[in-house]
Amino acid sequence: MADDQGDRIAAFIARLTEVLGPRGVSTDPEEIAPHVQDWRGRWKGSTPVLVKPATTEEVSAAMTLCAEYGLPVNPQGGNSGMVNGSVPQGEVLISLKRMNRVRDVDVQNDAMTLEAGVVLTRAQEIADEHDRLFPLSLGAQGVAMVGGLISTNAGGVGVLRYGMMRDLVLGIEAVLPDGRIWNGLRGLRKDNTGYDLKHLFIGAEGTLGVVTAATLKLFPKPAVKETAWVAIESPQKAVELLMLAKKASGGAVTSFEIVPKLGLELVLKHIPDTRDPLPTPLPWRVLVELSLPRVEGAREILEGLLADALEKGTAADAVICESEAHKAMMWKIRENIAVAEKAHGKALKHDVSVPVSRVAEFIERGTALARQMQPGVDVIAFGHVGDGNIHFNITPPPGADQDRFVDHDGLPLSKAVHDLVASLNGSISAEHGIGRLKRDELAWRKSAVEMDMMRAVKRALDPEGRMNPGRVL
Ligand code: FAD
Ligand code: 2HG
Ligand code: ZN
Repeated sequence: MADDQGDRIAAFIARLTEVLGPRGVSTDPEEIAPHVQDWRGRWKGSTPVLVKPATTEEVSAAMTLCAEYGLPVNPQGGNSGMVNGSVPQGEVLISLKRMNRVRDVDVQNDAMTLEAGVVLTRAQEIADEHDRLFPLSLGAQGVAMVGGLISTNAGGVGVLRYGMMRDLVLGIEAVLPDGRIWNGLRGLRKDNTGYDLKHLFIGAEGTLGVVTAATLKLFPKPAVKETAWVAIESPQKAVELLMLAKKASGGAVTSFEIVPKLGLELVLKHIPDTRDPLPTPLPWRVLVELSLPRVEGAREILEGLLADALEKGTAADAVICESEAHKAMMWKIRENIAVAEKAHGKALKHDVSVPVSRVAEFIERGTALARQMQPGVDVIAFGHVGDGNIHFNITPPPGADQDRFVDHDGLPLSKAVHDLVASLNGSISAEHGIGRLKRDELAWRKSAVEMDMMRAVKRALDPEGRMNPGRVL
């Protein structure tokens, strides 16, 4: 039996190599190694073959062969996903990294069409080269790719102003599990011709097909960004500051990120060339950025906001960025919290959202819950408070076996945190997705009706269940 399967795989790889050529197929363990473990080193997997198509037609050919041989498929972008979705578990691994062409930039239509393997920093550069902004921004932007960002409906630090990836996609090209190509690359803002199928693929985490290209929205570049690092006493003060900032700037708040003292300390300890922008014993900081259409008067808006916040006692202290280097330092601290936390050790991670009005209550009650259920743990609660998305990460108690804590002993605490989120009308996955990590929990947290509808969509597009089996559903 095992030999039969081995023979089938060998025959499949031979046929694949005929069609894609040797550059498109690899069974070299060294080349495969970085593709079969996740960024944090928590999950490992395997694949019989790494497929590297260079065109949509090659993706189609590979998918047609997978269908013929009845083989499961795992699409992969930058492999920076956080929910154990991109690491193959024996599936054929299709990496989109060679599909990195710019198909079109239509400046008048404020749109660009990029292939799935374009890395996010490159997408931002392309927009910039055309005097436009592509506003998605997140810590993994040097590796995460268009196809992965779409498949996870990525969020990041600009969601407050520009929305999530779903809000930035005008059209999609995808290859279906049977190998057919769907060209939905329309650059239209209005198109009411039936079901809007692109939304099925956005956030589907590779369970419905392979995204091969996308038409993305472009925006005017703000004339100026004004940034401040603000020390505050509590998450409640952060939410109050957000209200003041929105009002004072006429809705120009692009980013509003909360940083706890411990997160800052871990960055200063583990990330080279970082320094504290505002040394203070206060327990929380907020990084606030305004994007404004005119340089004149921009600084005054931020100064006025901070003066008001200091006077009201909403902010305790603040520093405004005086230079690009100063700004870069503040963003370096914010974007490296996850990296520093990794250097510190394993953590029970919770990527949750609640209504902005309940964020402070969530952080306070969640922290108390963690300390009560697992004495000795530290909570690192940080992130996108402006859109209600908090990364509520809990380090193991001193002396605990870290793997055992995140895989076993900490799970009742995780469930309690998610129960709290549910009681506040929140979500157990705000921006990272479900993957294999939260698959079982999703099944009982969502209503039977919602799960039925999701399974019906899956059956309709992937009746054999070969796309990313075991992820999401
Ligand atoms: P991968 O990790 O390769 O894949 C993710 C999922 O999409 C998998 O299920 C995979 O099978 C599927 N997939 C990938 N490409 C395709 C395709 N072409 N077609 C179909 N399915 C596909 N996420 C946020 O939302 N906000 C953040 O602020 C953020 N910050 C991060 C910071 C760090 C340091 C790290 C390591 C990660 C961060 N992430 C964040 C998570 C991650 O970067 C995002 O989920 C990102 O969208 C994943 O893109 P990727 O190309 O790496 O996809
Ligand atoms: C961020 O916002 C990322 O920095 C990572 O989404 C979150 O590591 C995490 O928990
Ligand atoms: Zn995040």
